[in-house]
Amino acid sequence: MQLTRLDHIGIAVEDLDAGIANYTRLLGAAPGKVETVASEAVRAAFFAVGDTRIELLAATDPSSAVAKFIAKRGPGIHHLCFAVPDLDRALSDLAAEGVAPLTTGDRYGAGGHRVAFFHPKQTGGALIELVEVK
Ligand code: CMX
Repeated sequence: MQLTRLDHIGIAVEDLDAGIANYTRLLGAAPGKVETVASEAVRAAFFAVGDTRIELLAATDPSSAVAKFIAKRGPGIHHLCFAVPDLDRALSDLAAEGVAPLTTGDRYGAGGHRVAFFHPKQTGGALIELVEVK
């Protein structure tokens, strides 16, 4: 499996607009992109930081994984996302190591990219996302 870079660090926030104002102040630049990812029930804002990004995530629905995360653990680092050039290849390499994603079948995240998530219980406590960036 080839991980090309840390694509982004996801940070769960309760209020996206307040989070954007805070991170715009902290990072000295506005987010490059703000979008709703309906399939994940989140609104997300991406801030470029060198070769990687910070993704602020706010739930759009109480059933959202981010809403559950905040209810249980409070706002904070939610996941790490690594870019791979070929998601099928990465999944097949991980399957050979006995590691399965949370869901099977195509899943699309921000920007319409194919993604896969791995449960924190099998990754030492950090939710890991892989995103296919060709
Ligand atoms: N990081 C670390 N630990 C986490 C976690 C996270 N993001 N989310 C949950 N956990 C922990 C919980 O605290 C809990 O730990 P304990 O058992 O020690 O109390 C355990 O994982 C619970 O796991 P669970 O019962 O399987 O279920 P949850 O309902 O908490 O769901 C998860 C966890 C990872 C399965 C769910 O969040 C999920 O499916 N995530 C993938 C999709 C996603 O996160 N989408 C939002 C982001 C989308 C985007 O980036 O655009």
